[in-house]
Amino acid sequence: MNPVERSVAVKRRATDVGFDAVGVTALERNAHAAELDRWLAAGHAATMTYLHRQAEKRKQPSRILPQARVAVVTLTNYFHGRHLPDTGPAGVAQYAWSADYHRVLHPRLARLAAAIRDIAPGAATRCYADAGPVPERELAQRAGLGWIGKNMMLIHPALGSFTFIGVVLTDADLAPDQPFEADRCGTCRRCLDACPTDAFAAPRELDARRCIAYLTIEKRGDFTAAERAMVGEWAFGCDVCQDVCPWNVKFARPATDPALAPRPELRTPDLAALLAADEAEFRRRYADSPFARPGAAGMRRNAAAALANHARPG
Ligand code: B12
Ligand code: SF4
Ligand code: SF4
Repeated sequence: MNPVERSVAVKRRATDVGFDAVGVTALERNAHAAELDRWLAAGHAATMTYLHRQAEKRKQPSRILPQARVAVVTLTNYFHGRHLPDTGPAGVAQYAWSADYHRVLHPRLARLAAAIRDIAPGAATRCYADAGPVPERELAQRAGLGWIGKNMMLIHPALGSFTFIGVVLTDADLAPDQPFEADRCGTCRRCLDACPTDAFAAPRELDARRCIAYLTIEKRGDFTAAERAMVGEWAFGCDVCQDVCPWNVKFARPATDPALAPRPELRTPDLAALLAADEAEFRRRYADSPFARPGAAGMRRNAAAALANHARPG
């Protein structure tokens, strides 16, 4: 097989494994390394210090796995229907309505990596989804899977942005795809205007310190009074800048993947019960879910803030 035939074969196997879209890109220097530097220097990473530590690898992805030549980049649709504003004080971002996606993606990426080794015997492979120093949205754009919206999301023209990105780095000789060069946001700025906390300093420049997803998932310790007010009725993550995006409104279709089926206790958790749950009870209910990241203490903090904001008149 030549590199083009190998790429076609790998993509066919990715579809068989269950990925909704797949592309290949060479591991060249990140064309937006300067944007990453500026973002970090402005303090937009908040307390996520690992992003500073990983910056050199994100800027030059060939340093992640030195022999690797290409990234095989996958998208998995997790859209479950638009968030309804009247669901009460238990706003949970859609990506967290089902089992922890890392647990779903990793076995699939491992199967894709095995397929790559079948097609290119002796190839080295390493899989990443979310964790690790991989500039996933940048690689997805370069692999032709979509553009980076003003909300910083990778938007696939037929799937929208409610997708997980998964990556296999490999030294297999695979032909790369054309990057997705168009910017289909045009003059739209709905995401920037709809963000409840005004977290965008500019298009494609999110200040995590003001982002509800950061505050409810990544921030450790208590909220300040200002942060408590900012999170509103979101108990975990936030979808506003995706819900309003016309590309999701028009094109996102509900995922039929049984592994990502929504679970009621994640979609609309009982916040009063969460507040009362001790560590053991929390682990019993949520150990395999995205709520495990902030943990029992973080979710109690989130639940208390969401309930208080819900009860506040006006
Ligand atoms: C840190 C992080 C966060 C932080 C910071 C978010 C941010 N905007 O950077 C917080 C906690 C706030 C967060 C929130 C969310 N996250 Co997050 N997050 C990450 C993580 C681990 C690193 C992202 C990062 O490096 N940020 C720093 C910025 C500067 O880098 P970047 O986002 O990669 O942006 C690059 C491009 O935008 C490019 N660029 C800049 N300007 C331009 C201009 C053009 C024209 C182009 C082409 C490129 C370009 O340069 C940047 C640097 O390389 C990635 C996983 C990963 N390993 O990449 C997941 C990831 C980005 N998150 C994801 C998700 C799902 C979310 C949430 C939707 C979860 C939720 N519902 O609550 C929100 C969305 C918030 C938002 N609008 O971005 C998905 C996104 C999937 C997708 N389709 O885009 C990822 C890829 C995880 C995954 N494997 O699926 N996240
Ligand atoms: S996830 Fe929510 S808070 Fe964060 S930028 Fe998007 S709309 Fe704003
Ligand atoms: S809401 Fe508009 S500006 Fe924002 S990402 Fe979607 S198309 Fe782009």
